[in-house]
Amino acid sequence: MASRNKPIVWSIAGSDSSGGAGIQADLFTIKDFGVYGCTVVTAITAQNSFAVGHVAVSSKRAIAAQLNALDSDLPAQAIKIGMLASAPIVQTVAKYLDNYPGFVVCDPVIRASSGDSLLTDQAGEIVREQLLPKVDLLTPNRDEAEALLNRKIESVAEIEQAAVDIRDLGVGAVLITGGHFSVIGGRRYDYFDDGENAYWLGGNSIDTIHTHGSGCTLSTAIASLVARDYSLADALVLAKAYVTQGMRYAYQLGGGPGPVAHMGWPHQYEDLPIICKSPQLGNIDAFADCGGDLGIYPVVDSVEWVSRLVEQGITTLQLRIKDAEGDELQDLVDKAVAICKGTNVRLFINDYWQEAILAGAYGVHLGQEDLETSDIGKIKAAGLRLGISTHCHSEVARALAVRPSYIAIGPIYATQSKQMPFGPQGVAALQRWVDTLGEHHTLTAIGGIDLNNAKAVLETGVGSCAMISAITQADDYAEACQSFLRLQAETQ
Ligand code: TZP
Ligand code: MG
Repeated sequence: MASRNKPIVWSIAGSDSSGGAGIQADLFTIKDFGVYGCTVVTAITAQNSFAVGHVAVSSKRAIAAQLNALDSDLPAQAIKIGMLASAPIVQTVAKYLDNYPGFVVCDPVIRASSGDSLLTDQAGEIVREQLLPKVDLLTPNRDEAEALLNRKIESVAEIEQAAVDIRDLGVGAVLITGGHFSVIGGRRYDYFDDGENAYWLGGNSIDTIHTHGSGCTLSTAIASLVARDYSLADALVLAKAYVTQGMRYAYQLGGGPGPVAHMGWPHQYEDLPIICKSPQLGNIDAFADCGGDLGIYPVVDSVEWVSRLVEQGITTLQLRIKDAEGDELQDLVDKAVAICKGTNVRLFINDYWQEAILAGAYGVHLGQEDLETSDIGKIKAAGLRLGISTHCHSEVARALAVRPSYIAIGPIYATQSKQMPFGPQGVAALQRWVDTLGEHHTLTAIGGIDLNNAKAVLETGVGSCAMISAITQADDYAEACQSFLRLQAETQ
C-alpha cells in the first residue's frame, strides 16, 4: 500500500540522456531502496555510451525554482548532489543547504566516465569554498580526489592521507571509492574516514567495463538508506553491495560501455563487502569450523552452570564471566574447560581470549568492541574457534573480514540480559541473514529467545539459537533444556 510516510530523497544532478548515470540512475536507485525521489535537474546532457555531446545548463532561476517548489511541499530526508555544472548553480545549491537540516551526500562529479568535463574550473573553486563545508559525506573516485587535492594518489598510505586532507576541506566524512585503484586479493577497496572512524570497505572485484553511473548509484544508494534511518556505516555497506551487484549484472546496451544494473535490494553473499583496518588484512585464513550446526547454545556466567548444562546433554556453551580477574579468572576458565574435556561439548569463552588459549578451550566469543583489542591471529594460531557477535550490516561486514568459525545475529527479540543500542531485528530479518549467509557461515541467533519463539527461530534454518535468561532464569532449567533440545530435534 502507498504510504504517506515514505522517506523522500532529492537528487540534485544532471539528466543523462543515455539513462545510465545522473538523474536517471538516481531514480532507479531510489526506487530499489523503497524511498521516493524528487529531482532538481542541473543540466540536460545529450550523451550516449561513447561521449557527452551537448550540455544545456539550467539557469540559476530554474534551480532556485525547483528547490523552492520541493522545499515547501516535499521536504527531503536526505539529499544527493551530483553534477552541478556551473558556478551560479553551485552557489544556489550551497545557499539552500545553509538551512537544510538533513543528510547531504555529494558525489563531486567533475568529469563523465567517458572523460568529458562536467564542471567549469570556476565552479570548482566555489564548490570548495561554499559547498563542501555543508556536505556530510563526499564520495570522490580517484580522479576526483586527485583533482580536489591537486596531486596524484596511488598507495594505501596516500589514500589514507588524501582522506584526511579532503576532510580538511570541511566535509563531515569522505569515502574515496576504489574503482580506479588496484585490485588487492580479488577485492576493490573504498576508504572511509569521518575523523572518528576510518576503515576500508572491500567488495569483490567485478571484471567489467560496464560501470557507467556507478558513482551516481553509490551516492544515491547511501542517501536513500540514510533517509530510511540506516546508520551511515550500514548505508555504506549496503550501498557498496548494491553497486557490486549492479556491476555483476551490467551489460552492454549501446556501442560503448554499458550502465551498472539496478537489481533491487542486495541479498547475495558474493556482493557483501568486508570492513577492515587495512586492505592487507582482507585476505587472512579462515578460523577452524565448528563441525556443523551449533544447536541449542546457552550462555552462562559460572562454572556451576557449565557443569549442570553438560549433564543435560547441551553440546554448545558459552562462559561469560563477570567480575573476576587474574588467577581467579584463569582458575574458573580452567575448571570449565576441564568439565568439557573428553565430551562432545564445544565451550566458548567470552572475551578472555588469553585465558581461553592457556586453558586450551574449544573457542572464544568476541563482541565487536573486543575485535579491536584482541589478538585474532594468536587465537587462530592456537587452534581455537572464534565466534563474533553482530547486530547490523556493518557489524556483519566486520565479522566477515575475520572469517570466524560462526557469526551470532541478534537481538532477534527484545532482551533484558544485555544493554545495547540496537532494537530487535525480528525473525524476518533473521531469515534474510540465513538466506544470505547460511550457506557460507555457521550462524547462531540470540536475544530474547525462549520456548515460545524458539520454533520460529529454528524454522529459519539458522541451525542454532543462543539464550541466557530462558535457561538461567527458568523455574526448572532441566525441563527448559530438554524442551529446547526437543524443539531443535523436531525442526531439523
Ligand atoms: N547479544 C545479543 S542479545 C544478548 C546478547 C549477549 C543477550 C541474550 O540474552 P537473553 O536472555 O537470551 O535475551
Ligand atoms: Mg565482549
